[in-house]
Amino acid sequence: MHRRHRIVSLLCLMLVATVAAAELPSAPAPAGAAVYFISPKDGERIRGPVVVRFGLKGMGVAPAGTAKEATGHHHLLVDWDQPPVKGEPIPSDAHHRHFGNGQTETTLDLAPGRHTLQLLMGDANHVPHEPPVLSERVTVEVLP
Ligand SMILES: [Cu+2]
Repeated sequence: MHRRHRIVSLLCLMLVATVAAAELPSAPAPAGAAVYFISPKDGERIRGPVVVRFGLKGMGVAPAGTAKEATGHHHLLVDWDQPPVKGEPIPSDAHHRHFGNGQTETTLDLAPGRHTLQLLMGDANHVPHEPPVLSERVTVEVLP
């Protein structure tokens, strides 16, 4: 067997093994990609609606359904402290907000009290990248 054929066979086997291990293939996260809050800041006390601005570096924003290398769309995790599940689409519920049109900010009406916010990028299929591009979790206090 030629060396090149052997390498191709090995790569195919690795690909099959990777796909079998996850429910969906995860798009690779570009090295150095990071998502973060422009606002609010951790510990901020806010009266009224909470304006959330998403910061992203090392990768780009593309709408859901657009499979383009080194891109994804934002997800906002509200009062959620579980780590992302590898290879599974991010749920869509009150704790997981999708911004599949490529939005980079939103406004939340949160009940008075403490809330946590965290940003998570998802690929064209809403699956977290590998490794996940996940922000710090910030805590805000909404004043009555
Ligand atoms: Cu999504």
